[in-house]
Amino acid sequence: MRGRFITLEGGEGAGKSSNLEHIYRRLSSAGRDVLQTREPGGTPLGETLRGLLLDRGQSAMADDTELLLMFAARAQHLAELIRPALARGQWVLCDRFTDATYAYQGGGRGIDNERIRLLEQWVQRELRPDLTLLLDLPVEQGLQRAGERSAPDRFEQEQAAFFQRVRSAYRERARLEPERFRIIDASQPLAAVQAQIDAVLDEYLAETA
Ligand code: Z5A
Repeated sequence: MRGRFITLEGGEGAGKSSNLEHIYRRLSSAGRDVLQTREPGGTPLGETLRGLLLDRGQSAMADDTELLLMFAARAQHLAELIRPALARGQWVLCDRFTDATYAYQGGGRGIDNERIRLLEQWVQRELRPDLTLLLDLPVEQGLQRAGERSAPDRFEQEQAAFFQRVRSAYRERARLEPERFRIIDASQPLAAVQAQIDAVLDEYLAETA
């Protein structure tokens, strides 16, 4: 039986890195064989593209180039890692996927959603995540948390208005697909965030048992 495809999404400072290991352990201890990966990246070629996409030195990168590189990395990721893992019955836990493209390239950069949909259809065909956890919090709070980190990358240099559009786009995606999305209130302390995540995962594990 095909494995399940779970994605974790969120804006700047939402706490994805802080929660990924927790999710991985929760699923593994429930007996699922989990492959953890990330976007952009996840394969040697994808990680090379990630380096270009996040490089602050690439300040001349056009928005369409950024969009196409995201999907180029994704095409490789699907072919080399995600589809084979799902076919083997593994559960794939992915740190960001195409909802991030709708949020950052669509909401943030202002690229028309229809173009993104065309690429999504081309690259993914029928494949969509089965479950998406969206870590949601006010932009100011996220930027404050992220600000404690060193050397911002090409996306982290953007202004608050950009991240407001990213947040709105994510929330709109969740509103349109309530069966797939679970919104987690990421403004809470870490233990409370993880309690919400556990409740979602336990329900999903029970549903899919
Ligand atoms: N991108 C895109 O544009 N289009 C696409 O299609 C895809 C991606 C797939 C890299 O992603 C960039 O790629 C990303 C969007 C773009 N750019 N941005 N910005 P990434 O996921 O690798 O990078 P990231 O967004 O910086 O994620 P991150 O490293 O996982 O950061 P985070 O979500 O902000 O999580 P964190 O490091 O766990 O938390 C930040 C700080 O807050 C840290 O000090 C924690 O200790 C603290 N924290 C976390 N949770 C809490 C709670 N609950 N309370 C208090 N403090 C907390």
